[in-house]
Amino acid sequence: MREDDLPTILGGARLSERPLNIVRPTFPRLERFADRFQAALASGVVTNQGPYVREFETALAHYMSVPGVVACNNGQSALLVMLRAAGIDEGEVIVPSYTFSATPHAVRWCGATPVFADCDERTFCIDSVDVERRITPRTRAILAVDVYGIACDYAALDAIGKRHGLKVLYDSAPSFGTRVGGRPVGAFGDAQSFSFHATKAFATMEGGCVASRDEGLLRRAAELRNFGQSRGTDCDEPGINAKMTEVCALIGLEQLGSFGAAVRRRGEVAARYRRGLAKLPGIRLAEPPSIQEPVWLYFPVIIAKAEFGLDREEVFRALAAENLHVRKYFDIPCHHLTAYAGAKRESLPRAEAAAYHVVALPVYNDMTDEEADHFVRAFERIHRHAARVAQAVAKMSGAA
Ligand code: T4K
Repeated sequence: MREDDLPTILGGARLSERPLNIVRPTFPRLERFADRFQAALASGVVTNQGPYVREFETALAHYMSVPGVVACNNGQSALLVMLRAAGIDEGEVIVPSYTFSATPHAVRWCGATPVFADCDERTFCIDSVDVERRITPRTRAILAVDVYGIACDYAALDAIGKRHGLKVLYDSAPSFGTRVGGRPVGAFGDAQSFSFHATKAFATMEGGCVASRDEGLLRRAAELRNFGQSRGTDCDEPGINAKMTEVCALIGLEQLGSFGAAVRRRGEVAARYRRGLAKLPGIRLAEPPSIQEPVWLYFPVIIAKAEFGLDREEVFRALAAENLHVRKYFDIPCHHLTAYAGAKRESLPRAEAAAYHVVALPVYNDMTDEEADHFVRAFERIHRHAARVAQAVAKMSGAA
């Protein structure tokens, strides 16, 4: 056996000298926007829909082929603004359990009750059949999520919304840049909200937006973002401060220029992971429909211990020893969060299988082939030595 085949946890050399974290954000160099930033500082106008935010909104609307967007200070405020702009302030909203906690929290903050649905095994996104089963006379909306940047089944969900007279909203925090049927996401359903957080493929540090084809909804969202002020200081309804700053808009404008190349690179990395990992026993990968080109926020891998030889925790520890830092996104399905204790007795087997067995691999805008191959090689070698790796992890846990 070759020495370099031995996993680090068993004494082999590390695959990666420097740590490869779950996220490696890419930002434009300061020189590229320093003059405009300086102009904003000198003018004193740094927020409240300044000129750069307005320019950024126009560029985003063009990118997503929608009549307008409402830029916000983060993805969560964009989600809240979208829900309220769609009239959600009571009743039930059907959401996936397999998502970041931000999704059901936003529903709760709007005064409605999240009702959790199971996910689809191939895409990890909400299962439209289960959604329809959960509709009651109290249901107001479906709030689906584009998990990992894979778009949910917009056609099926839009059809359900029409059949039952429900709003169909998309928490597309992870999926800015994904294309469905050749169209960039943004114009689907009644509205979509996005996150431009530092961890996202398209990052403005903090940031987000609401996109929609419905100009009335967008007008209402713009007011809600600014405390609800509609005519001068009068307010039709209570809003929040969800305004984006000028510096975030400037970064966003720069990011748009290089984003096409970033999305392509992410697709290549995902394809490389798939080629390398699909052949390993006990490994299940996401299968987005062929009409999609996902932005691949992360690359999810579901591990079945019986065939792979190691469980998620053992894989996580063995990869960390190689300097490869994966994440257990989302390691508690939302219906098991303490905040939603009432929903715990629900059985959502596919969401639970995903949440308790997934590791998310990093996908960077500038990831090299070599970096992606480190993850593939690590999976190969820990699988080959699975029994001893499991013993080593058990020993470490005992010692801790
Ligand atoms: N809806 C959905 C479906 C979402 O997933 C999210 C957010 C939202 C709504 C709300 O959008 P935002 O309001 O956040 O815009 C992260 C992100 O904070 C969050 O944006 C994201 N989803 C969630 C899934 O993940 P954490 O708690 O995992 O972040 P943290 O601090 O552990 O960082 C992750 C990695 O990123 C670390 O390795 C460090 C690195 N990192 C982090 C930051 C903050 C950087 O390299 N630079 C940074 O500035 O939540």
